[in-house]
Amino acid sequence: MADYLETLYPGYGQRLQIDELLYEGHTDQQHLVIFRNALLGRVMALDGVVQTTEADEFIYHEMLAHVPILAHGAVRKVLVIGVGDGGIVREIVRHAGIAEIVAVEIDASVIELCRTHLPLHSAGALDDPRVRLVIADGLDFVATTDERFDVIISDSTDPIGPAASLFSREFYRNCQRCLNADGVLATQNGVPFLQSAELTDTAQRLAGTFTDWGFFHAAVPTYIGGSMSFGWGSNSGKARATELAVVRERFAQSGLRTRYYNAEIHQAAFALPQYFLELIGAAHKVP
Ligand code: AG3
Repeated sequence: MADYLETLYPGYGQRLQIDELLYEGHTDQQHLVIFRNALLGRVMALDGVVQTTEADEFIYHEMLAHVPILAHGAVRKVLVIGVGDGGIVREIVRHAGIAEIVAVEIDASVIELCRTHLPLHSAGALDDPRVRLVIADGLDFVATTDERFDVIISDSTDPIGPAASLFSREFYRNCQRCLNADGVLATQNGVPFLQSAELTDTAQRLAGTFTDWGFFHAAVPTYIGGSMSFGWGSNSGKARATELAVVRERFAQSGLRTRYYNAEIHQAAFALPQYFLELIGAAHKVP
């Protein structure tokens, strides 16, 4: 039986047994593999990095979607940068109050291959009439659009390869421009224990861009190395300061049934370990 070896980190990594290979090939932009693993269900990897597994995707997708949406509380229009497997869009369409979702993806074939071989991730959400799919570069989209959003979610790959520009000052500045007054940007920002420079760099860039910025976190088992950080930027401190009782009320009202997210987890996710705070603090010392 063949193994899939993740190549994200030199000298350390995870091995996943390929119990059934479902797809392997090169898209225009990336190397994509989808396979079945007995323990994790279907697994999708891009350019040597595990992107998602059926077993633990709920943690990532629930946190990256519901934290900003319920912190804001009155979201009508959302922008997703990086549709990929469709897991984020699936969580967003579960909010009845959301009227419009613009979903941008640079690599159209990732969407199609995931629809076919990883169908539980998008679960039909990409056919929801509120969703408008746009095949474009994420940075170009935010740099040129006239549209405004209540929440922007960046579900990118790591800042190596096609997603590097989604961690740039220019990207954050354009997201800031595209947000409504109390709007929130939430981003995938790597695993700080192993990708420490990413947390320091992003902190510095967010600090130079947004009135209110910070991080929240969650441990996703197949993003090895401990907790994953999620970036946060807003033109007002309102959403991040939402009190527990209010988050509880909004969560109850939403009728969402989740497997990881709840109001207490939402609030606790903003409490950062000391080593995160030190890396963020280092941002202020970088000239
Ligand atoms: N995209 C983020 C995967 C990041 C993996 N990086 C890592 N382990 N450091 C996930 C796509 C899910 N829709």
